[in-house]
Amino acid sequence: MKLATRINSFLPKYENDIEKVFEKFNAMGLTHVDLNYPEHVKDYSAESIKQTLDKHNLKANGVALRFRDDFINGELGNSDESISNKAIQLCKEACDYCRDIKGEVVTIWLGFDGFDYSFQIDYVKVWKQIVNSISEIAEYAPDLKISIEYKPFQPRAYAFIDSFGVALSMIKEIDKENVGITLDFCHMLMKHENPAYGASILGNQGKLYGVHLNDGYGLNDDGLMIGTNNLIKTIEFIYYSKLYKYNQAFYFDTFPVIEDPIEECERNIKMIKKINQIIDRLGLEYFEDLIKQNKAVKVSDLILEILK
Ligand SMILES: [Mn+2]
Repeated sequence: MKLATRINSFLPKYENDIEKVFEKFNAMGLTHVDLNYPEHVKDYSAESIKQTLDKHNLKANGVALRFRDDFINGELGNSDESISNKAIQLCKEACDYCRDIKGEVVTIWLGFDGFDYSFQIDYVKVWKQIVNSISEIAEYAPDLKISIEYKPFQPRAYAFIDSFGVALSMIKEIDKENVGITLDFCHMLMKHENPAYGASILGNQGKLYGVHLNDGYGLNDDGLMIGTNNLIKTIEFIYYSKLYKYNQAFYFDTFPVIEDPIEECERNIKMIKKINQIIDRLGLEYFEDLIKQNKAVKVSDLILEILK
């Protein structure tokens, strides 16, 4: 399994020294790194990051766009053309950086494309603008996976790409070989979606480009340790990732604040390995057979089997 975690919780613990963080990642058993662009790398050339990754036996999974400052009223869908063009430019730079560090996935989360009020935005115009922008980025970097990560709300009251259905509909309209979706477990809970549903549909279509694991209670992006609240949902989510041979990193998108980030990450690693073992112990055929039966009571049997 390719494993990565959120860097932000580690940086303050290591005087914001990214090399020390990488060293610890490797020691803990992580294999991959996802870097926020430009946030994490503004002081480092791609070459130096690649060298530091190599030195600590890590690989880049990819980069994730982080839009700040200028973009608070929208990124690719901003009504000010100079700002939306700047957002496209930033995505293209992120692609170049990703390629240079030998990453494979550029994750685009449009945190500010959305609205807070009725009559605030022109939905059709924004929709078309985002579709055209992502198409342009995908054509710019045909060798990379361009992945849309969606979230229902926060920081905007309503995000533009807010759900599995909207994200799926949008990638269908974009219709590019290299455009897919990143599923974030907590984001899906916030929308009352079942994460495995998305992983199944996207996995089947070869469009599952990213898996962000965490846990929560649905009302917020809680970023809790994986498997601590919705264990069976997490097992089902990972089952479909395995079934469809998801081949990018599993990224722990968790936010330890009170907890020590190292202890917290160690638990995430142990948990995903245990879940992986359980799925292997029962076998993919066991699950296929269970689903074929379409019997609710058999789900209770499965949980008892897991608790054995
Ligand atoms: Mn995420």
